Amino acid sequence: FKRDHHSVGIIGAPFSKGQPRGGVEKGPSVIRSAGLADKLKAQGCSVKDYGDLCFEEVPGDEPVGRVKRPGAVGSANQRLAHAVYTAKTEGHTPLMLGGDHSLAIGSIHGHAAAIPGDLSVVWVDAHADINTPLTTPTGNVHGQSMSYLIRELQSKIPVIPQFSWIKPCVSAKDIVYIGLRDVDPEEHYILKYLGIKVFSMTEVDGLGIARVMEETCDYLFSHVKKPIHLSYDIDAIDPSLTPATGTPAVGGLTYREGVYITEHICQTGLLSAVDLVEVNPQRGTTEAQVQSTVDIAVDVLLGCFGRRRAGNHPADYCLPEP
Ligand code: HAR
Ligand code: MN
Ligand code: MN
Ligand code: MN
Repeated sequence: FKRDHHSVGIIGAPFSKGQPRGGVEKGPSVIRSAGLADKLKAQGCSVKDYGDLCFEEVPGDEPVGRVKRPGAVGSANQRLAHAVYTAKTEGHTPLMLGGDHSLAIGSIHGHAAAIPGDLSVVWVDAHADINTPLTTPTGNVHGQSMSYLIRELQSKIPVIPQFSWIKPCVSAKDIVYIGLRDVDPEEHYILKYLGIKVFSMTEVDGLGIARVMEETCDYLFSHVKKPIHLSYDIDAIDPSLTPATGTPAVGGLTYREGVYITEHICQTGLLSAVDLVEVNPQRGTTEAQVQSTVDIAVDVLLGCFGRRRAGNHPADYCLPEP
C-alpha cells in the first residue's frame, strides 16, 4: 500500500434529466459550499476547480422507445466526457460532482478515452444502474448508465441516435459493485449473464467491509492493475444518514463502511477518477437532513483523496523546538 498525492480536478455537473425529480442539479453547489476544495487543500491535495458545466435545453426532446430525454442526456454526457478527458489529460484526478447518475456515462467515457489501456470501475450504489433501453422499467437513464458502457452488452442495446457517440469502453470482468439492495429482475439477470462481481449488502453483512474491499482489490488486480474509476452514488449509504437523495433504499452502508471503501481504494494508489452523484438538497425534509447528506458526501470524497481517520500530517512536518 502506498499513499499518493492527488491533484484533484473538480468538475460540477448540475444535471437532473436522467431522472424525473428536480433538485439533484443543485448537488455541485451544496457540496462546494460545504468547503470541499479548502478541505482537500488542507489535507495536502492540489485542487483545480473547472467550475460547473453548462447544459443546453433540448427542445422537443421526445423519448426514443422507453428512454426519456435522450437529447438532453446525450448532449450533457458528451460535454462531460470532454471535460473529464481534458482534466485527466491535464494531469488531474477528475472529481465529477453530480447531478444524477446518468452522468457516469460521460464521466467514464471521458476517463477511458484519456488513458492508454482499459480502466476498472468500482460502482458503489444501492442500485445496479444496468438496465438496457429495452429492460428499463422507468425509462430513466440514471438506471441504465452501465448498459451503454459494457462491451459484452452491446448486442442488446438498440440504436439511440442521441447516444451514437458513446463507444462501449468497459469489460464486464473489470467491474465491481458494492452496496446493492434494490436490483430489478432484469438487472439481476444481466449481472449473472455477464458474470459481474457483486458485493451486495448481503455480502457486506456476511464478510464485513474489510474483506469486501480486500476481495474487490484481489479480483480487480488479479491480472493487470488498471486505473480505477470510482462511481459513488450517495444512496449507497443508509437513508437514515443520507436522506437527501432521489431514490433512497433502506438497509444501506453505515458511515464507517461508506468511508472505509474510499480509504481502502485511496491506498491502492490506483484511483484515477471519481464521481459523487445523486445528492438532492430538495429531497431532505429538514435542513439537518440536507446537511447530514452533504457532510457525508464530503467525508466520502476526503477519504478518496487521502484523509485517514487515524489522522494525517504533512510529509515535511517538523516538531517545533522550544
Ligand atoms: N432500477 C430502477 C430504474 O431502472 C431504479 C434506478 C434507481 N435510481 C438510482 N440509481 N438512483 O442508482 O429506473
Ligand atoms: Mn446510481
Ligand atoms: Mn483508453
Ligand atoms: Mn442509486
